[in-house]
Amino acid sequence: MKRLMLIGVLALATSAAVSTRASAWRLRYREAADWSAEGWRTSALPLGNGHFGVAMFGGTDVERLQLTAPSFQTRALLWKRPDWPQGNMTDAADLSIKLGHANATGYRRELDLEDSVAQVRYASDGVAFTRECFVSYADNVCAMRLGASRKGALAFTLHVEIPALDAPPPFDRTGRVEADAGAGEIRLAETSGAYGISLAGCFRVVTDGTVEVMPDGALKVTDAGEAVVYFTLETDYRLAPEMIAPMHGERDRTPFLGPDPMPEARRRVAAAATLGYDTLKTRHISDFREVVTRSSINLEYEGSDALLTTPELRRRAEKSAYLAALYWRLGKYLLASSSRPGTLPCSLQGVWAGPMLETGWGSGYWHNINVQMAYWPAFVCNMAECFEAYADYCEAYRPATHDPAVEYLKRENPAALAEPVSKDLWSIGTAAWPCEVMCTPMREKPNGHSGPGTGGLTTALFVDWCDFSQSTSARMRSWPILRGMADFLSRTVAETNGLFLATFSASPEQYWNGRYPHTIGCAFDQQMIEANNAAFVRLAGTLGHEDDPVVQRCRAQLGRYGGIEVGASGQIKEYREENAYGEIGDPNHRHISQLCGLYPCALVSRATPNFLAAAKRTLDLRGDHSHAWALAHRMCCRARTGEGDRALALFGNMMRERTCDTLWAKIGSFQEIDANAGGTAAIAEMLLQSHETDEDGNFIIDLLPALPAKWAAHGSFKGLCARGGWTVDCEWKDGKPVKVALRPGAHAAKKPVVRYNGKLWK
Ligand code: FUC
Repeated sequence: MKRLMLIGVLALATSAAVSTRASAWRLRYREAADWSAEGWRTSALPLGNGHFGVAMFGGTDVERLQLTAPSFQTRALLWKRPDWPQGNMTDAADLSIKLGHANATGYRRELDLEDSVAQVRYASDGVAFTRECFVSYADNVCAMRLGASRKGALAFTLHVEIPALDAPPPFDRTGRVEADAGAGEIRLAETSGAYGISLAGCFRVVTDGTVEVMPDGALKVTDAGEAVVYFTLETDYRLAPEMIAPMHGERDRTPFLGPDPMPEARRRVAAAATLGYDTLKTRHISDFREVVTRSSINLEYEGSDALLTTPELRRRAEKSAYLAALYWRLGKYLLASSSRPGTLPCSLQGVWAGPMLETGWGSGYWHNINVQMAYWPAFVCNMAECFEAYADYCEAYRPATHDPAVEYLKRENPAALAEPVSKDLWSIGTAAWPCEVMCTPMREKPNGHSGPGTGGLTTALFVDWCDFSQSTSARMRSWPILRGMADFLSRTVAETNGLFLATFSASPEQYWNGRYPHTIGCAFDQQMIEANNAAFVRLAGTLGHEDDPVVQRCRAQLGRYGGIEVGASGQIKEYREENAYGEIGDPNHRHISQLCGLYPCALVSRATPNFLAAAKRTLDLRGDHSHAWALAHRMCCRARTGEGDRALALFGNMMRERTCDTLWAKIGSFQEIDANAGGTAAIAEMLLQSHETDEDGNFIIDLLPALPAKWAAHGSFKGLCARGGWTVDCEWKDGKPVKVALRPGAHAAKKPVVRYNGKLWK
């Protein structure tokens, strides 16, 4: 520890001036994205502001933008069951700009991950053409500037279309696209058959050339040197408890729609055109950078890697520290583009969907790991406000789950209803969408595969929100959430052989002998019940609610959940009935639910060396090849076990086996943003952890707990966050910290406790 230098406890940092210099962190391509059905995820550039998403193809003959608004929902027919009403984010509109540039040379297409600006440039017939596009959260519009090096050389027609107008229910929508010559606008109005949600789109071109409205409703631009296309999408969806129904409830139409969205769409586009491209761009970059450049990771990398195209770079896998640092930024980029205050939360697809009627798993919020994983990087990577969208959504859906949660308890553990339930009581199953939520765990197929622990996996995010921020407002908002979940979870258990075990229990999606094994008290449920209830009791202490009856019930149960047992193979048992590893369940299953107590929770840590050893053994036995998100979870776990090299090897597998050339995770023909977020969280966890506490209950700020040998020579991070309310900078040489700075956040209360290599430094 001698070489560790603490550069004082600095004053709370004011937000630094934001530079608008282009960054080194770019996705790079030398050709346009491909137009196949898969192109939107395998090669297009994703732009988004949480309200809507744009996949930009960068064509030279035709530029194509595929537009998605998460609140414009049709239905999915997952498992082909019409009796399962499920949401579905669909591609809502297609914009094409017919340019007709043949024989393009010197083609470059890039996405700057810190500015969130996409660029295309090439030459055709002796003219240099440029295109730049961003989706601004600050002004809730998209702006694209097209330029030509010779005045008058730019000409195109802009078409807007509603895809799949002939689709059958439940994918059906009605709508029209109209051009308004007077206003120089194209307006799109679309209504989804399933929910009656309306979407409005407004598109306008401002140019130094001429604009005419064509008979087919396109806008034709000629004789231009420059043109800016402004557009936005707006829906009448309003997030509120009245909007969200239990998944098998009666409702069939959304009852809580806002006013016609068209006036607002038009107002925003007019305001954007008045501000002008340069001002919008400056406001956008400064907004986006403020979120994503608060933290940075600098690894020493080979300079040539930074010049490779992204497909070439991906193939360098774990060999390229630049790729790891870029991937880390991409995870932050995708979250900041998909989830901001006032938007819906980040879906499985972020805010992007391709030309398919039904997106992967209906682009839902899947609660047996996926949606939580999407938010794993939010706190450690200093982007806590991205979590607010999920917090708002959770608050809106909770009331719908209250009665189903009581019904669930009546069925599964009626004795637990002897005491009256609190009004806060709620629960969550696996699936959720903007208009519907599966309220409880289920026994019956096809989804009887995850037990009540999913609720604890969800509330772990709120626990982190409180622990990282230490803020009273986060605690006040989290209190009913943790309390209502504690009330539910503490009633899902019955006293059995001295332990309190979940009476219906299922380790997420384990499939064995042709069925999902149902049991009592499997590791996942018990660990998540313990994690929630222990954190709830702790929060009650902070807020002075010790006398609360739910707190007292939880206190009486704590210490008797038995969620971590070591089996004959030295593994953490997934099932109580299991002796040697693999006796029950797929031994290489993608979920590692029995390790959720290691990550994201902290029931297994260096403070429990036997369990930590068993966790490593479990990871060894489960194997290093799986779905992308499953590899990301394994990476997080290897970071927590202090095995940086193993975490990096998993990153290599993820790049080679489960990642597209856009660096998006892939599962079959879907992308899943959760894996990108999980990988980003894991990289941060390799450098900084703060889940353990000392004997006084202070969070321990653990520096470089899982630094891989390949990154050890020299590097630094800045602005990562630790529980307890601290922001941490650290530079290392030869694997050891040489410069460390800690900044207290607004609510950091206690002295920071710092640890490196197992030794505390106070
Ligand atoms: C869980 C996972 C699947 C997929 C789905 C969205 O069910 O087990 O692999 O990620 O969520």
